Amino acid sequence: DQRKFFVGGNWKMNGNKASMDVIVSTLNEGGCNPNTEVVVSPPAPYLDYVRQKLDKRIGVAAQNCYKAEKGAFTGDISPQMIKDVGCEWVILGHSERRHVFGESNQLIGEKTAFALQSGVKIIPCVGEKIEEREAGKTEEVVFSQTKAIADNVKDWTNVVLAYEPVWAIGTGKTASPAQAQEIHAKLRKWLNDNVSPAVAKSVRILYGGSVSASNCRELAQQPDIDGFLVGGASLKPEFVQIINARS
Ligand code: G2H
Repeated sequence: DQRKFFVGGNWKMNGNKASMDVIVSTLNEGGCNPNTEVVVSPPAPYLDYVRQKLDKRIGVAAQNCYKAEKGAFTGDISPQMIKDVGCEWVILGHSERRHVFGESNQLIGEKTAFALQSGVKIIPCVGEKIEEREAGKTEEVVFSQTKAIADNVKDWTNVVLAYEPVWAIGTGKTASPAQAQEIHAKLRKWLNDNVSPAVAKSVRILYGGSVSASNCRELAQQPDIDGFLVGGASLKPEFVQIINARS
């Protein structure tokens, strides 16, 4: 398989040193399939702490960053800071950034360009809201979100795209394997037609939204699902089962 299976754990705004120690030791103890690329994403104050404790084979991602190296941007962090504490990745455009904090496609595009140019790998996220799906606008929404990202990517080797339908996030309502596969295949076709066939073949497209130990195996068998971005379940021991969904 040209696309190594990839599982990201998005811890969102949860945890403390004590709870992160537990997750880190579970991951360090092994039991994770070496054929899966694993990345975890702690809240910003814990990036350094987690990076120092976690096995170097596992990546660490920030959950967001700004589009400048430094300056008067109170409350934000830069890709240079992410790198300075030894982390390799950043999640961009997560639905909570888009819908709780009002981030636009334009801003997410600018962040995409700046993070990549700064040498930080990115996990940009796209996904439609329930009213958009019900209005038949899923493709229009996810393609325009993807375009805003793609227009800012020169080298796709440092990009792992995540499809997270907003109605499936933290709701316990997972997209069915068929629903997820349908959009993943359409996103890959979009990449084929708008970027290049080689990029479409090689870019990993993750599914996110209420992934759990009980639904991950069937999702992982879909041909265009190359891994997961996991929220709630990434804080629990079942995260290891999700990492091993294809074992
Ligand atoms: C979607 C996902 C992780 P959860 O936000 O990015 O969270 O698995 O809790 O739905």
